[in-house]
Amino acid sequence: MAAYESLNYMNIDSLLTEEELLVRQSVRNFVTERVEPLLMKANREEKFPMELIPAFGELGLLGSTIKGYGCPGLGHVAYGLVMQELERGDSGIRSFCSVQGSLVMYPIYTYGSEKQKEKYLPKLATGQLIGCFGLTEPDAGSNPGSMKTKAEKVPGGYKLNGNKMWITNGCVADIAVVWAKLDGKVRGFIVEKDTPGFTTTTMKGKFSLRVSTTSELHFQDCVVPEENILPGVESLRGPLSCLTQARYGIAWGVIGAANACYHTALHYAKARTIFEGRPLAANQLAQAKLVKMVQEITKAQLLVLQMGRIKEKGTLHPHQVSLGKMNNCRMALDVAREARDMLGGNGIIDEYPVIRHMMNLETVNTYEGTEDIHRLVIGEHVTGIAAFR
Ligand code: TGC
Ligand code: FAD
Repeated sequence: MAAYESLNYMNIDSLLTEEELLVRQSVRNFVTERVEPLLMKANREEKFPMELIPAFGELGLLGSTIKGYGCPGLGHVAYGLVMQELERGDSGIRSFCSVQGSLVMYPIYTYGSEKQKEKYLPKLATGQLIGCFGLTEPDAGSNPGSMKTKAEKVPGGYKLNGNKMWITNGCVADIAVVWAKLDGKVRGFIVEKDTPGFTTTTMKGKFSLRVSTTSELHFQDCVVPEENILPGVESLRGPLSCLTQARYGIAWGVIGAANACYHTALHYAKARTIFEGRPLAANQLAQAKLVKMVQEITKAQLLVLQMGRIKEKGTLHPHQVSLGKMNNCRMALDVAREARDMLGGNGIIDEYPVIRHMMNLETVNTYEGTEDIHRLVIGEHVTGIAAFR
């Protein structure tokens, strides 16, 4: 297979700065040299390659846009390119870095006390500490406002009771950022792994995102100290604002998965001979499939670049992020399914990355707000009428 190149059909690379291109190249090399060789085994064994974590820290992939506390303070386009390159490897690898940066470090940085920031952020940036984000519950997925997990004020702290489900990195995390209702208001709590009353279980049997650890979190009379509540937010806006950061990264990331599938399908179609020794790529139907991929990936690239530039100016709104997340996840899933088809029988074995990406993208289209939820967010924005309920 030819060395990986990302699609640059509209010369979008010319809109990137030297620094952004350098960041992209360094993460691309890392994924080719260090990540890709581990993926087949990790995916078969349903196991995250923990040995990569120190390198994530050294390369500045954890909390990349945060300024200070040992973080590199990258621009938002550079960060998007990081996510894209990681997800070219595997959505589970990108997920690890998204959760750590957008869902654990971002809330501590944005809503935490100075003491919390100093205690946790530098170690989360190096990967010495791993974090997870507990919002979803068995009966509260798309509608986290209906969460049942409760916090109660007790002398010296807060007592948590409830269960969280589908939590990326839950079982391997040193700290969990957990959202619970205190006196009817959603509050964030930092729960350290050995806190009495806090237990986790691994969710097994996933056909998707197998390279990522997914867990349940259980809180039974779990008392967290007073200083572990996030003081800066008292509403569902707290967790939802974290989701906006993560969804931005996903909108970029999935282009990497789509690119990997397109690249594989293109080179496969040129090498594979079909009827009377003609390459598959010489067939008009095959070309139509490849052209559709080029068309959709290119549009997605333009969408995220504009999202990134307006995020850098501070004017990117959550409903715009919903459009990017919804469009690009669907695009990537469609590209992956078409690429899988073009590989014929070879499309279903893990010698090629396509089936792994295709299965992963089913999760990515669902988590961080399902495609329907983003459609409803945009619907509410354009009509002024909320149609969730
Ligand atoms: P609603 O009344 O609309 O809003 C409540 C408060 O939140 C504010 N807000 C947002 N702020 C920032 N970003 C957003 N995207 C926001 N959406 C709403 C809003 O302004 C309000 O603020 P305030 O100050 O007035 O209190 O809330 P709602 O209960 O009607 O819910 C709206 C809805 C359905 C869109 C929301 O619940 C939603 O987004 N649901 C989807 C849930 C979801 O995405 N869960 C993801 C869980 S985490 C995950 O999947 C991690 S995967 C990790 C990996 O990468 O591996
Ligand atoms: P449901 O909300 O039950 O949705 C089922 C179906 O109903 C979907 O098709 C949905 O679009 C549709 N639907 C829902 N509401 C409406 C409506 N109003 N109108 C029309 N249709 C609707 N969560 C975390 O908190 N932290 C994590 O780290 C995390 N990691 C995850 C990792 C994986 C691998 C997965 C699969 C999920 C993860 N999640 C995490 C949870 C994820 O965010 C939820 O699965 C997602 O938000 C959907 O919730 P649900 O699964 O309960 O589906």
